[in-house]
Amino acid sequence: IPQAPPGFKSGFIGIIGRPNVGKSTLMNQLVGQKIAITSPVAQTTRNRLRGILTTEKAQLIFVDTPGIHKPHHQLGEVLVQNAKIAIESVDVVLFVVDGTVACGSGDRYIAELLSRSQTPVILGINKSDEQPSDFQKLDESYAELANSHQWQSVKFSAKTGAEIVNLQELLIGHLESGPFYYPPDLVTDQPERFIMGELIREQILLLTREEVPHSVAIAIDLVEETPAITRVLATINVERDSQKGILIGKGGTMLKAIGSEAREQIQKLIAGKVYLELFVKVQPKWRQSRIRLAELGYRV
Ligand code: GDP
Ligand code: K
Ligand code: MG
Repeated sequence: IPQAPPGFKSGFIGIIGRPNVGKSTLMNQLVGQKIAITSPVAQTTRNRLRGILTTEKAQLIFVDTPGIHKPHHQLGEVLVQNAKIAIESVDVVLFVVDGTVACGSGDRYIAELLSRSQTPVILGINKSDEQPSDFQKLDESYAELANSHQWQSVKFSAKTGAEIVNLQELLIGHLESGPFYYPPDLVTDQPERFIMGELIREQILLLTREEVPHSVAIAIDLVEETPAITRVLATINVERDSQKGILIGKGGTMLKAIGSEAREQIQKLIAGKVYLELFVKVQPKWRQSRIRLAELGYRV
């Protein structure tokens, strides 16, 4: 890692907020590459994932977190616990809210958590590309939230990138002088195989229904690079036979669809040709087991 020039700033920024406000979309927009998966499904993000943005004057390390909500099972508790740790271990919290819906009890629960911590907070109001009819009322509800905690606020669109440069400048303003924590050309702390697994999980979230998406864990069994193609073998672990049936689909159509979409995404990630083979395996109750969670790569 090179030595940082004089006056260079760096630091860690925790991206915190309710499920589905656009935290992962925002992180991808901030670092300029798809490293975090996104979907309309709550609890898409399971792990803390770092995204790195290096400019001429600063290095910003974003920590994407699972949305904060009331836990219902072991995995849920691990997720909320991780978000709480993230609040304490960063230099600045970017508290993201959905500007298209009114500030609600979920946002206030998080605001309450944040106000108990010493970490400075910026309120990020996302989805400015949509303008609901009652936008003035919505804006007021968030202005009130920001004022009552004396937080700076900024409005932007993670989807289109509008006002994202503005947000970056604001965040840099909150950082202190510091070193390069990561090489300047790195965009994430996660290995490529982890992101490959996530890209497979993303397609399952987008293509299957009901309880299946929350019951999967992906293991990348093999990544073999040849000059012509990269071969990837992966196992999709589910909890029940019925879920295995849904994932495979009639005549294997569902698994084929998941595989072909995920393959496209992985090709973009590695900028090369990919051959992807998927297997489905039943691992009863993996969500309840901390040992199994750890085996599958989750921080417990
Ligand atoms: P997370 O759960 O907070 O990480 O949210 P995601 O990043 O997974 O996004 C949840 C949903 O909101 C997805 O369907 C995104 O496409 C959508 N979304 C995220 N950012 C924006 C935005 O700026 N504008 C609009 N219109 N939709 C967004
Ligand atoms: K989501
Ligand atoms: Mg997310």
